[in-house]
Amino acid sequence: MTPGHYETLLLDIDQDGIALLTVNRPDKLNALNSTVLSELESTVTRIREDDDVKLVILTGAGEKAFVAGADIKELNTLNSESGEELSRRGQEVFAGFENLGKPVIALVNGYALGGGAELAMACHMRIATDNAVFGLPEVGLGLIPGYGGTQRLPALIGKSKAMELILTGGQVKAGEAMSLGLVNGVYSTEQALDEAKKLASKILKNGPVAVEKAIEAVNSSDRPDGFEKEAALFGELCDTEDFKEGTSAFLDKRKPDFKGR
Ligand code: CO8
Repeated sequence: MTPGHYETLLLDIDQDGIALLTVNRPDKLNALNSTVLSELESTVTRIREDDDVKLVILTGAGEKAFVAGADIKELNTLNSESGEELSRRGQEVFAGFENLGKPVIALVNGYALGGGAELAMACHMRIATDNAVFGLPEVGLGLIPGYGGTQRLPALIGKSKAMELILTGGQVKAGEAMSLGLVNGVYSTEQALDEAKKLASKILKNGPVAVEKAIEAVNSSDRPDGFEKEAALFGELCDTEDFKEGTSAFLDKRKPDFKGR
């Protein structure tokens, strides 16, 4: 896949198959307008279909913001019908990242507010820069989080603290986000991308099908059929070449050579 031409996104794919996807509206702190949402949706489809892309790092342009939320200018004109429609649409686009079948790491480099925090939470892991700020300020706008925040935040940090953050519209800085379990690591702005890539390369050493199924299983952890799903996926993996290779390599005392099938 050649990097795409987008109005509001930048996409770069390196030789290791790591796609760096950047929301690129720095003058509006990368706020999610309808163009960003559409372009994120089409990029997810492209990345899903491209076997050369193994993992995604999602970030925001500039040093001030990851994504400062949904575009408030666009929100201002919503009514009950268009609001519900937009909420569902955003939920679907974000679920596209969650269910991509390839790991997605959010590199949260500044403000992650409202829809920006929700986008980061839809990713599988989050690396933050030390100036990152998370918050769901929607109640201050007379709204609630509408891109999955009321569902994913309690799953990530527990209902009580999630309730506090959502009801107060309060913000947490990187250090507190780390202690809450909202992010996987905090680094300086200069270091953070390298650290995200280090995390990526640790993941990419493993069997790609196993990684995909592990994501699917963990994504099922808050569903009633989670245990059944785990057993079914485990069984599927036992029929893969990667499983034979991984176990044989251990027994032969050599490194596995996974083929991703
Ligand atoms: N939407 C639109 N424009 C934005 C947004 C935004 N969310 N955030 C920043 N901008 C724009 C500003 O208007 C400004 O533009 P301009 O230069 O043309 O005036 C530019 O970005 C720079 O911003 P500031 O001058 O405000 O920068 P500061 O450093 O002074 O402040 C803040 C940074 C604190 C991040 C501030 O910009 C801010 O509070 N932004 C809004 C944050 C917010 O409330 N986000 C939540 C939005 S609601 C939401 O995300 C709902 C998601 C669910 C939707 C469901 C759909 C139905």
